[in-house]
Amino acid sequence: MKYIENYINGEFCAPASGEYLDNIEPATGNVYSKIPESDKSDLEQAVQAAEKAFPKWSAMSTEDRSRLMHKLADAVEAAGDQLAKAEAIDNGKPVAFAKAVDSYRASANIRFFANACTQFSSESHNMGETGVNYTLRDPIGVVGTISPWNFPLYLFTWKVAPALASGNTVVAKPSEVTPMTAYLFSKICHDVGIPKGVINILHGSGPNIGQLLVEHKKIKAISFTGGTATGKKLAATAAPMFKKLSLELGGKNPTLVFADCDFDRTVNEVVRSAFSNQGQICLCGSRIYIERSIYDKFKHAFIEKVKQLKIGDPLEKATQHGALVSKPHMKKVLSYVELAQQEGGTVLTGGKQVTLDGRCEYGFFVEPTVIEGLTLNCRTNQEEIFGPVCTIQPFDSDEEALSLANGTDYGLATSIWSNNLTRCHSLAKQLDFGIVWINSWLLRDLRTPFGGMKSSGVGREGGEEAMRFFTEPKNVCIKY
Ligand code: TXE
Repeated sequence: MKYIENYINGEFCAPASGEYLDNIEPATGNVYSKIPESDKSDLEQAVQAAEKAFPKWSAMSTEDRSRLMHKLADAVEAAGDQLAKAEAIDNGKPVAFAKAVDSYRASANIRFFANACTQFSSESHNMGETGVNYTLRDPIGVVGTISPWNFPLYLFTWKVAPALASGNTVVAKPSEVTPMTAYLFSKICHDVGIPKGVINILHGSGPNIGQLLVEHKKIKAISFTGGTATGKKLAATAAPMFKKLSLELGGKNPTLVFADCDFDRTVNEVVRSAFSNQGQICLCGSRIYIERSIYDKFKHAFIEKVKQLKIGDPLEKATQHGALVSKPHMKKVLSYVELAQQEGGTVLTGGKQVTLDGRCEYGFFVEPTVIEGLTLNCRTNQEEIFGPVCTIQPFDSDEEALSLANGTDYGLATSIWSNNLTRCHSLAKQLDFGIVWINSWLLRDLRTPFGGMKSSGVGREGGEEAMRFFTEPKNVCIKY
């Protein structure tokens, strides 16, 4: 049995409590490692280490900091195969997907912010003959990051990299559901010589160590990705303490397919947008609206493609659809399929747990599921399922498509499939989402603002937005 360790002040350590949680492999249902259940005293040590490391790390020239972060990116890239396999075991996602998406993005995130810190600048405001203002953007101090299980290392580094690049020291908490790659990452940080205390990684459950991290008064900012309900709790704790808070929460994303789309390409991409990572991406398009004139044709082509997705052992290269992350999550997803039927929906394909032969016999596999016949206001179309379940529905006009798309509490991402550019731009302007993809999905440029509106979150990540989040602006005003 492998025991994962915390990483505090450059050292690997057991939790002070001596308590561990089980870490389960979703494809088999077996406990395969143990996770520290960290507590207050681990946190205190981590915060002290981060505080001690802050003056030197924040004073380091951006060139030196950038060089060290490039070294870290290189090492993460070199470990790409090992990290992808670890992610596939820990999360249940197909290993080929983990290599192309998770591993790739983990090193890309670090490299991106290693470059960003050398380009980051601040404003000056000229007052003519009276004087001038300039803005200093200094690192905040010790910051906290809390990341989820769907892209464990990808989203972990998406937060940690800008925090470090802008000169902060970090206490990071990965999801207790998928802790392995953050642990491997701590070893890489150690090997490449990230100074001790600059990054500290604490493992453990959200309501315990996660909550303590948010409550700690020396942690000045929290960057969080996770469920909307958890985000609410975090905000309730952090707001009275006036902490900086970035919340990237759930989504219930609409996909708008128009009759003039590039049909074959759209079918393929809509399948990808609904079912990548077993539908466990906050950006997945789970409400698919199709213009009525092509509804039947699209529906049949779409279902054909969905049925072809190869469900299998995440460790097999040919697998396209792996296991869901945990048994409780699988149960939640299946309960929504049941609910959809109670609400009047018809399951066109999928809807059931899959039992595989061999080592994956007890894994948490669910068929890619397509449901028809529901209206906007039912729970299935309003609540985030976060699994391989989507609904399809026809629409008759651009206005109707728009009102269906905007008709939930969420506002993270949407995609429009049409060759009518005027329509695309007009809809993009009116859609209440942080991200609008046109004839594409999950096409990412790391410089762009990333995040959602409404119940999908507060603040934006990525590029300049992240560098600004992790720094405190100070206006200096000079009178001539
Ligand atoms: O997420 P949680 P869960 C959605 C998705 C999913 C639901 C619940 O709908 O079904 O959220 O998933 C930590 N104080 N998303 O329960 O609990 C936790 O340890 C501080 C969307 O796994 O929000 C983990 O590190 N931290 C999402 C992180 O928060 C707390 C990705 C996220 O876990 C805490 C994942 C607390 N009180 C789930 N409670 C996305 N937006 O991509 C938990 N945590």
